[in-house]
Amino acid sequence: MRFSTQLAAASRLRGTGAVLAAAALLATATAAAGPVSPAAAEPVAAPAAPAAARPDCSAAHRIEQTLDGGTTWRMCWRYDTDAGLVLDKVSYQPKSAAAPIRVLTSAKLAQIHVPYDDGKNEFDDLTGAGFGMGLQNLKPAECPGGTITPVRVADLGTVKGLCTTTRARGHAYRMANDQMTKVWQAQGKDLLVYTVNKVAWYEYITEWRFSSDGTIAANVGATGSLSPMDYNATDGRGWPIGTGARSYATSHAHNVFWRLHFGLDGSPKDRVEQFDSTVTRPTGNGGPKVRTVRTPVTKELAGDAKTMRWWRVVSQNGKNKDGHARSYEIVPGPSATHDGRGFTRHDIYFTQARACEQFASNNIRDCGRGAPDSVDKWVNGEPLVNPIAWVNIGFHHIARDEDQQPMPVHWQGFQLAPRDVTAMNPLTPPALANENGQPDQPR
Ligand SMILES: [Cu+2]
Repeated sequence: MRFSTQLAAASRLRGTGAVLAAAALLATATAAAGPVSPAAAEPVAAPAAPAAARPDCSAAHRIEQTLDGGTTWRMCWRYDTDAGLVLDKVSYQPKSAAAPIRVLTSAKLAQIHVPYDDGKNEFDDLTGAGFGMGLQNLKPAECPGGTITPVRVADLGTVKGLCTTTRARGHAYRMANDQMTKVWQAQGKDLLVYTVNKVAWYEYITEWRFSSDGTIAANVGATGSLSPMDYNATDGRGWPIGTGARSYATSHAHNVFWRLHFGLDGSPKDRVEQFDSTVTRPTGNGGPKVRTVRTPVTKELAGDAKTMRWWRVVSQNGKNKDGHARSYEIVPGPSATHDGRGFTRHDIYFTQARACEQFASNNIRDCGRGAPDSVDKWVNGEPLVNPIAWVNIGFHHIARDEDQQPMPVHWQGFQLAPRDVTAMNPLTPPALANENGQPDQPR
């Protein structure tokens, strides 16, 4: 029911272009939009190769980049007409590793939910407003030093839409020796993979960033223009952005969801853990104490962010050379949690993987008659054996004069930080390679 209401709202507000996009979207909603290979003439049933020899994906869909310190990232990309850019089989190989270490089975956006503060308009930009069909052509200037790859989009055609490039990130580390006679330092570099999708007047940059130290960052940047239809906020729910006290742009939220299917060391059957630390005031002559508790998340969870609370996904079968289980920590960026809908209310969800559960809200995949269509309702006590992590990062956008024109990019996102994936800093210079564990005490 909500779906049709929102489509009506989309068409009313976003003009005929949106109607067409929405119609095209409906038409393709049930046809699974699999990888669209540029080599479409390839026979469908290629001779089966042994699993070990089979490449992860065709060369046109492969991304491989070696960065500073000898770290190599590998992945496959594809394009989904609803979710946009999808990255599969993401692996990380620091110089010290003999083989690539699988991190993610699949990662993508799972919704951009945009409710306006006056309650009159509410959009699901991915599955209700044509995000995927709004893929933009990129000029070389907006992919500096990189490669722009053509993307075949079903019912749209080929768009020069995928940028892969590298970018300096500054210090990877710095350390002076005890005698202050030597400084070890390194300058890091990131692999960037991004697309731009236009939804009505907004343009969203979907950016993935892979660092030489094993960190992944996912961010969405919103730019373009404020909606010219939403200047009716004389009810105190907006901000005047033209001369004087006219032209009140209506405040709204961008609740961005990502869907992460981990696959640490090649297995999707990862464990999830929640950590909480509580601080107590000092007693007597002692200092304040902190107690940290680790709670295994064995059942589906709707998690709420809290100070000193964090989650990690742990490999069931992979250990680093120190004998510690490999894991990735989910590190959220700043977020304004929107209390308005069940699915926006929580900051992270862990659900047992189900193929039909693809979008955090307004899920247009077929989960059966009467099945709920949002992530909050999929959390119903199932044991968590093959977890999907849904990350929700909200931004409450109260417009400002600077938003015209064009609107400066505002970013929201999170990082995935390696924890014990390698036994040491993957960028450790050879001279320090023996400094693992408690150092010798000064005499
Ligand atoms: Cu906005």
